[in-house]
Amino acid sequence: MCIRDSIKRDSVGSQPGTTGSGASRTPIEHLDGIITPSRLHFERHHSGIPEIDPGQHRLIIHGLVERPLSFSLESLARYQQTSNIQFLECSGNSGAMISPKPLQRKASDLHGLVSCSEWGGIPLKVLLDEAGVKSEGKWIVASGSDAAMMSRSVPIEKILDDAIIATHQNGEPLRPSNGYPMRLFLPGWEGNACVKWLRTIKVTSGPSMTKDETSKYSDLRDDGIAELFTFPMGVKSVITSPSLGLDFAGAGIYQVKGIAWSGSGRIKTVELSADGGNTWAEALLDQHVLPKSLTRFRSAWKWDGGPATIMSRAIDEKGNVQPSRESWFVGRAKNTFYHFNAIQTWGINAAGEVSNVYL
Ligand SMILES: Nc1nc2c(c(=O)[nH]1)N[C@H]1C(S)=C(S)[C@@H](COP(=O)(O)O)O[C@H]1N2
Ligand SMILES: [Mo]
Repeated sequence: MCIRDSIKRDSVGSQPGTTGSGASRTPIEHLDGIITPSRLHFERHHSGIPEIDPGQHRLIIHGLVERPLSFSLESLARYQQTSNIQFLECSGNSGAMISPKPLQRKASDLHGLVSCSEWGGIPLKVLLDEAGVKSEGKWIVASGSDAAMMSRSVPIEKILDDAIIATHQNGEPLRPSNGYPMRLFLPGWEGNACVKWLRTIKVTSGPSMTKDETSKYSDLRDDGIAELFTFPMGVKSVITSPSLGLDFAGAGIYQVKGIAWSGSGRIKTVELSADGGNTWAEALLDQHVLPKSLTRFRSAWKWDGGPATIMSRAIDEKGNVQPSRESWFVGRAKNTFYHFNAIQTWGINAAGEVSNVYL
């Protein structure tokens, strides 16, 4: 079998007592570059993948607008189009890292709910300008046509800034699992708000407080208060090679590589440490360093055959620095889970075996 055929997503089945809720993770440790092949893009769906007849599907824009509008896929195709290479990350990505003991899982099992595609579609601003947002219209609520009827509120500033109705992914129409025939795509913002199988956009005067943004996707603080609407994904990096399962075969020169991203803009630097964070050196970034995109970093490293702890730390153009594990927990409730972006450490023992370690 060609090695390529063995590279697959790991699927996570329904929770007991639920139907059709599942996810599959991108095998980040087997990929290079910044684009996730569409067949390997992670997927997360709360109540299955709906089968939608593209000829029947409509996008409705209503609420606080002068002219409510309805669009078919065909009518949307006549509007101004745009495409950008941008990441999509589930806010539950890396949630396994809150475990009190480090879980011995592959990079994809820990961090594989992130992918990066060239997303193509229509700027939502163009459609809202046509509908005419009333002055009281400050938010929208977007709803999907799946059984979960995923619904999320988004401030109008983001919608008018860079939100798109995505119809294409890496040049092809969206795949059914990623929202065919259309989805909301909010560059840099948490994956959950990128409503798939998008059916309605209602302009509102404030957030709608849907189940998907109150009971879930909020960040519980240690004073018992839940912070709502943590939209931009934090600056983050992950070493994908070496990683658990990709062990070293004897002392020598290896390539340490991985991915970095930030919901606030471009990655500025990625630093690497091989001594548990005492000293750091800058990694090389591949040519394409795009805003709100995955960035590929790599560095040659001579492993002397002794125990080592390697870690990466990303810094973005706004000066945000990827936090240590310890500092990430400050102010958060013990069982908080979403938006984990702290530095992760791989330990390498004298046999070259890699494990997930906490320092
Ligand atoms: N309609 C709908 N939209 C949805 C979801 C869903 O279950 N239903 N899941 C959300 C979540 S939690 C994430 S992380 C992203 C995942 O997008 P992907 O499956 O294309 O990777 O879609 C979001 N949009
Ligand atoms: Mo998600």
